[in-house]
Amino acid sequence: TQARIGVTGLAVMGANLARNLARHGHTVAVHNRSQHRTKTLIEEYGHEGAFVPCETPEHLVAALERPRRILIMVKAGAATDAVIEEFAPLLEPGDMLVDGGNAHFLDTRRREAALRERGIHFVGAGVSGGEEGALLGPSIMPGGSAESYAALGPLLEDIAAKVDGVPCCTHIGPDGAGHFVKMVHNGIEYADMQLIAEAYDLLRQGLGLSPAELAEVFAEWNRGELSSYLIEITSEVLRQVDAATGRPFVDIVADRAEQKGTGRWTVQIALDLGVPVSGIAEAVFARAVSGDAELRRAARALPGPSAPTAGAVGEGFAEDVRRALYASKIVAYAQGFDQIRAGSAEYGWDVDPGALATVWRGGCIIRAVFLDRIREAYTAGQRSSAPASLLLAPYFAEALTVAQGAWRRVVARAAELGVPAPGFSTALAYYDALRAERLPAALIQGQRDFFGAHTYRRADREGVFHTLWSGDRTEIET
Ligand code: NBP
Repeated sequence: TQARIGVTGLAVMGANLARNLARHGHTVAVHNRSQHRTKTLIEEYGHEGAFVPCETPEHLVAALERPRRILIMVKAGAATDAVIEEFAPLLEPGDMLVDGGNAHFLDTRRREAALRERGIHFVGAGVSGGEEGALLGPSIMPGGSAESYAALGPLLEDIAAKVDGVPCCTHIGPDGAGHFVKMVHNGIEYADMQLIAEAYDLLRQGLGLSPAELAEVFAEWNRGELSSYLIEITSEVLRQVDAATGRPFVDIVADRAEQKGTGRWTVQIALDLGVPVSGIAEAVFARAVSGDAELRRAARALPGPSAPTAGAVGEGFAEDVRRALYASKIVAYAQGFDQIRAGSAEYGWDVDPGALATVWRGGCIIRAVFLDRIREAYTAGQRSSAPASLLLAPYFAEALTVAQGAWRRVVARAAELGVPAPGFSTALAYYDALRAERLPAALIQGQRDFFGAHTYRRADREGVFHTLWSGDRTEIET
């Protein structure tokens, strides 16, 4: 019998997805550039299902039923192009190449257009959940043509995570839509991680709690509205003790956060689209600050408030921080969904935010009870009546009302203590900017008109105006 699907690229992600497919009863043809990976997979896991090991791309193509489905799981970038160039000439019109790597969506758009000319469906699929997700059920965000989804969807939905029996996989939209939303997913992940880290830092410095005690605090938080994978693993990391020194693990790890680039991409694209994803941006910048060891060493002598004494803040601080974290998280997710709406409009994808929240409920790194609330916010009425921002959906507006007192106290207290909380602060500033009756943008327009005759609009009547700043300062209508 011929294989239903092929997987090329059998490093950890590809091997685990191939095993996941085989465990679900699908015959999987497997291939890797260096044959040792194919061999190892068959030797160690061949008993899990029906695999067809293939030594060459030609073998893989010959092993597949038609139309062929080939999942590419190689290092994103040049390797993906190399693999596409190897396989495309061997394929026939109607066949499908699926890129499950972390490609930039603009690369996916380029590849999709080029392959479409050759009659081949190219599907850029975001896959989240890391190695474990790939094996046990990831969240999958496929883009590409509706026709390709009809042929691929059932297989992908089969291996995806399930929440309440609903698969965490849906057709996101044409060409680069899947990789775009995966990119924003990762950006939101950056913001969420930064906010949790700030909460930890504030509690540790403000309340003087130990990592072990903080592990309990996060475990407790994980039983409420913050319940999520990231809060859960935060508790696990804080509980960990270094075997070599007996010290808390979090105290022996170098405090320089690294990044692979999807957070940076999210911010770069948000700048192009003009969408303020300040929570994600601060998270990317905070990692950059942490990584600049030399500058940090030189700056250590700069003055700050006297060192916060343990227990300097009152009893209610932990609950305040929890509420501030929840409010800031709502803002970060709202901004991410705004970026998706803007990207969808720019590229004509018609991404359904409710369906997206649904596939993020399980399998992926940002999975959380909270995603159910986002899903409800977007699926409550007609899509045309969806809230302009998640902040305006009744559930979230209410949550922010409840949290805002605590949120303001925490941001003020962080400033007093000298503990950096860029994520909390920017989220609150965004919230206050949105609700402001008047913004100082009017003054900026005045400055622009003064030095560059950039003109301005008036709040009280239509038209475009300029003041003769270097003349008699009368106003003219342009
Ligand atoms: P890697 O990103 O480490 O890539 C290794 C694979 O790429 C190997 O199979 C390697 O073949 C193959 N490869 C390379 Br490198 N250059 C090649 C070329 N020119 N031609 C053919 N094959 C080539 O693997 P991974 O960590 O499993 O990730 C795979 C993809 O999934 C990446 O795009 C990654 O960003 C994405 N992703 C990863 C995670 C995660 O948690 N790791 C999560 C979600 C998505 P070889 O064995 O012959 O060297």
